[in-house]
Amino acid sequence: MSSSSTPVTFENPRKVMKKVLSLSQSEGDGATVRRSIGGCELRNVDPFLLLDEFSVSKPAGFPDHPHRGFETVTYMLDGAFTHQDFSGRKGTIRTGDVQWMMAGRGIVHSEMPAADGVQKGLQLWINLASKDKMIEPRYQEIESKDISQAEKDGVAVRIIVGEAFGVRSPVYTRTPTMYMDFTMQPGSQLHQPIPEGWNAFVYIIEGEGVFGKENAVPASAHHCVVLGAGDGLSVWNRSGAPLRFALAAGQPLNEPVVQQGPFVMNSRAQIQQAMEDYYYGRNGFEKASQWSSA
Ligand code: FJE
Ligand code: FE
Repeated sequence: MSSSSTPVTFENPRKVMKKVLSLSQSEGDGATVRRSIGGCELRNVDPFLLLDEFSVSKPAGFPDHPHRGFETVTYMLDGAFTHQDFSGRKGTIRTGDVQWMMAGRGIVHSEMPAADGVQKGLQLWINLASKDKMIEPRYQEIESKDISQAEKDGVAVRIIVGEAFGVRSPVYTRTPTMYMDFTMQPGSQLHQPIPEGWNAFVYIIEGEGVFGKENAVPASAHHCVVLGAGDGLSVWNRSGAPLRFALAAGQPLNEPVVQQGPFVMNSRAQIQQAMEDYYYGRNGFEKASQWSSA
């Protein structure tokens, strides 16, 4: 019943090192986010800088703001968001769609609800290696219908990046990462390999599950679980309802991280440079001064 891609047990299973409940806070203009990675309790899980579960209704949102030095991955859980950037790019992502934005040397954009009611999603920030921080911005947009999916023994997965159940996503990432959305039916179990040496965490979207070892205390919605070293993650859904969670893992960059809001660089001097470039419209921010989304 087991195949080579999904061993029933791991030589060195990853256990839960830390579990943190993400509380709601304000961000942008009247928007509410539950910040797990990037909050004070979990500053950084190299190469991940931030994970926000956002719930936003008009007129709130994330109006015009810059980014430099990392990638943002926006995954819609429910609803629609429109992004517009300073090079005239505009698009809307809907439930199940992904926008992968490599900010590189600079992007100025707005991210706003595109429908009435509460628009929900996850935004993950992935750091770039120092050699990649100043590259040209680029986007990958993946519609829900084009996201690789697989299902096995009561476990369904949507593979944003990486490989699960022998299925691989076509998305390309500069910093090697995996990012997937699992839904486990009651009574199911999962054994997902994760490359040794990568840092990994789980964010529970809905329901509750047992992570890492069979007798662990269950973790429930809005908790972020940071995994220890090892070759894979085991999960059991012993509850009576579906369990949905995001799993993210990535190769650590092991470089200094200096963050000032939406700029993430390797030194104070580079942050100062980023703020000046944004202010004076240089080094990638040339189009910033004459642009506004409104
Ligand atoms: C930001 C101002 C911002 N979490 N989750 C300052 F507007 C933002 C920002 C977001 C964001 C956007 C979406 Cl769609 C979802 C988010 C923060 O855009 F990060 C800073 N520092
Ligand atoms: Fe943004």
